[in-house]
Amino acid sequence: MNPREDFLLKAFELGIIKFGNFTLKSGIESPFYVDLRPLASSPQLLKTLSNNLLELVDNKDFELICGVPYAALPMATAMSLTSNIPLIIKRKENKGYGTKRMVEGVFHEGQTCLLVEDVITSGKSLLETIDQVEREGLIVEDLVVVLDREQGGVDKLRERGYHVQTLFTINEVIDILHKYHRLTDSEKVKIKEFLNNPTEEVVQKRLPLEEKKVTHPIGKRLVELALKKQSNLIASADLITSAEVLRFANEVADHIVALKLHSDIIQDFSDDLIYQLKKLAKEKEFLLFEDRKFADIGNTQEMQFKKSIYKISDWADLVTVHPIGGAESLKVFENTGVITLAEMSSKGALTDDYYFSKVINVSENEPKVLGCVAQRKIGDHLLLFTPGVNINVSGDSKGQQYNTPEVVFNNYHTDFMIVGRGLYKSADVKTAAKEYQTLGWIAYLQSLN
Ligand code: 5BU
Repeated sequence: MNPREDFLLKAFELGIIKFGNFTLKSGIESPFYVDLRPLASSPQLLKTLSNNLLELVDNKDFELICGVPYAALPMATAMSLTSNIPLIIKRKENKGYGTKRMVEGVFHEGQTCLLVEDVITSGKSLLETIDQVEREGLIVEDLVVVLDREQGGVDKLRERGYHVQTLFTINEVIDILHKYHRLTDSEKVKIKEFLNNPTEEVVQKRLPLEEKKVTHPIGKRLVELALKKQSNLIASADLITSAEVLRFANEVADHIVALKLHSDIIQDFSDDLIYQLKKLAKEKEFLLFEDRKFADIGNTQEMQFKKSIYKISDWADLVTVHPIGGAESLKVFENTGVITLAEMSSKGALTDDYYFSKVINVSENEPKVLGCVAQRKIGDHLLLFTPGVNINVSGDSKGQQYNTPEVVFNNYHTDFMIVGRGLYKSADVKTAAKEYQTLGWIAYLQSLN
């Protein structure tokens, strides 16, 4: 066994690669999952790895080493300690306050910087990282990467003139694990087949609404309505009197799949308003959606849902919930469809990557949840709802940020867009609703190709 093989088998024992069925963030099913973070749990392996990475570039001088959180951060730190080259850290995200820098550490413009990454796939995210480091005035020419998933990333970076050195390719990893009986023949065949498929294509594609793997009856009903009415528009009736809400509902009714309310802003809220809305919803075929944003323990949420003067449980087909109180707090919503809030549209929202992935995880495992609110792609098992849509303005003075229907359907693969002021502030609400309906549906159809 050579030292590379020895390293790989020990790393495998730490759990850096797992075999089975995994749904990746992009929604595609993969027969393996790679996570190099456990390497930091073995100082010996980390040291070996850092020496191997330094050897890939031992004929070059750099003024800085940059680690990208999280997996590459301990690697870059170890390389910095061995080589005496100072470390800088590229943030995962702007922290939204304080210095607002994307790169932390002591450096100045014009310095050369070696970038360290754990895994390279299509190269897209690595190019974004390089771009952010270069925007700080640093010179990036060389990159070292532990694992190449062989999905075109290395070539893409080389085309742009970067020198990329990788320690292992995924095919090599599979061959070594198979050679030392960590993988059976059939597992190897299955994985190689997966690797030979152009998965990038699959990643980019979105599922048509009718193929979404939604099991909740209200979710199914929503999909059915969307296909029937050729609409993915949810109108947000953020109005403060019953008369205004009813007038608005009547004007948009033909063009929407759901009417969203904030019942606690309606000053004269009454049972009669709900009676009228239910009647209209039945006749014109749309759902009633209460954007309550529950955010408490289950017991309190249950009382807010059933016992408040709004009697939400009596009429809402859909409710929004911040699942901050944990998965069990979602169980109280009976037959109403729950939409969790994974990410908010407003500037500086605290719903970062970490929170987002935790919400998705909770949502995928709780049958009462039929979808999520977010501003990015989610998997095929949940419906995606995206507010912050307006064709005329890019934001308001209170932090709201808008996108066009094209952006939310093409880039985020959203299923339903939520529009408030774009509709109710319009001089001709009915025409505006028709326009949003058409634009949304065209953007959705285009995003299928
Ligand atoms: P607007 O007028 O189109 O900006 O209204 C958007 C509506 O969607 C409004 O009722 C918000 O409360 C709601 N909303 C949002 O804008 N952004 C979010 O992230 C979430 C809800 Br969650």
